[in-house]
Amino acid sequence: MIRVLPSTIDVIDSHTGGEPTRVVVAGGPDLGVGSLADKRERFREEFDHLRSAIVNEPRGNDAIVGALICEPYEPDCVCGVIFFNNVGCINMCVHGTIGLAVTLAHLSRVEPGTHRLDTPVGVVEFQLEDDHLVSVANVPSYRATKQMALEVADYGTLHGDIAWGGNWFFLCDDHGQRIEFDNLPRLTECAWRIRHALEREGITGADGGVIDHIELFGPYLDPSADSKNFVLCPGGAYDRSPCGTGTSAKVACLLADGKLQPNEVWRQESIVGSIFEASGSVQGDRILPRIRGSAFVTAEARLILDSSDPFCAGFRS
Ligand code: PYC
Repeated sequence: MIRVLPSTIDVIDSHTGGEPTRVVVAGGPDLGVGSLADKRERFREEFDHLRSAIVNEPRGNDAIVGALICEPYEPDCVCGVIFFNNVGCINMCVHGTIGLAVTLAHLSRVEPGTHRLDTPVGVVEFQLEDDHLVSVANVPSYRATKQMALEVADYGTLHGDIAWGGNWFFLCDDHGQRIEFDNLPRLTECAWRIRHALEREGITGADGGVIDHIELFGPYLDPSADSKNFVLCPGGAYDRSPCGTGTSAKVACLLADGKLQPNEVWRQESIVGSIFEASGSVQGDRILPRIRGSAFVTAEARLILDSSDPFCAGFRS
């Protein structure tokens, strides 16, 4: 069933290391009862046009990640959240969690300290250190496959790890591209080719999930960093932040290879030069990642959804 769109939606926009988050604070849909995974399914099936109206043009753009605040299902959580982007819902989003934490602080809904957050892939914790600085104890992460060889059209045989950090990632070092801001078109093209090669070969994450994030690494520019990355998101936009779920996947690979020690800090630089500090502790065959970054509120706004507007439900260019 497709539901009628509300006439207004109140949002608060922020950015985390340059990557935007749009938190829906009022006017969002009633998704009924159940786990956050159940609510996400309902949002996906019945409110996809609302998702598009919130993040896509003409009110948004391809880079925005939406965050719908919901009633939590798990106990002692400050709230639940469903993250979504220009093409659908995503499992987990760390930059979005940092943006949400700073937004909740802006609304005086949370104080500095540690808070639990219910998500479709499990409970995560965030620690609000001050008005802007947040660290996130992300979902347990792991490497599923080490250095898989992949035939990529026009790029030859590339190699990459497949790892889970709250989303599925293909992490590649031998792509041969410059990881620099003025090289975005080439990076985007190369990452899309990798994504298509994975699809063509039927390669998925260990649970059958789509590997919908591609992460390319290269030398850092910021001398305080350990590495620089470019991350292609599912809808073709690149992540302006270092991508917290991608950095969790990276830390899982580094720990598995013995290149990073438990609790040692890894500083991941993004394509726009922002940095996340990351570390991981080991729990059985999983690592527990912690990602630290800062976010800033950029707008409080009321979106108007006029049903006579031919582009009311948004569009993608
Ligand atoms: O920070 O986890 C993240 C993320 C996922 C997609 C965009 N950002």
